[in-house]
Amino acid sequence: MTARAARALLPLVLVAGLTGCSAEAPPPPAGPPAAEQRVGLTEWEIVTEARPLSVGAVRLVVTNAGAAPHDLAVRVDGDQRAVTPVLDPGEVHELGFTVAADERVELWCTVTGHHAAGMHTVLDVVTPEAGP
Ligand SMILES: [Cu+2]
Repeated sequence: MTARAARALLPLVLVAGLTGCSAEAPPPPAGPPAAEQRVGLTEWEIVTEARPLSVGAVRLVVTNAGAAPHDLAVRVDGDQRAVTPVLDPGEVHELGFTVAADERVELWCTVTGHHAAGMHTVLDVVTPEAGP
């Protein structure tokens, strides 16, 4: 390849590089830990806020945003800690429970077949940094 040909190709390489970068998905927003979070139930996904739970007493405001009946069960390190009744579309139910630092909170829908269809997710728990 001649030097002239290399110079001619350079802009294409740069454009390709930039396109590659912008095509990558940005990292999810990592907000501060929260004691209260909204959780949405849809077909077939459990939608949570993109931030961890804070340590201690927490509250989940669960909304069935789908078209089918759903519920939400909470399991922490293997122990079921809370569960909503089966909610009709549009129904809201609040769950309260406590979590410790670094616990792994699993959320899933117990309606038959819904876990397998994708209705499960995990929330992390962090210890809030000490204030000044
Ligand atoms: Cu469900």
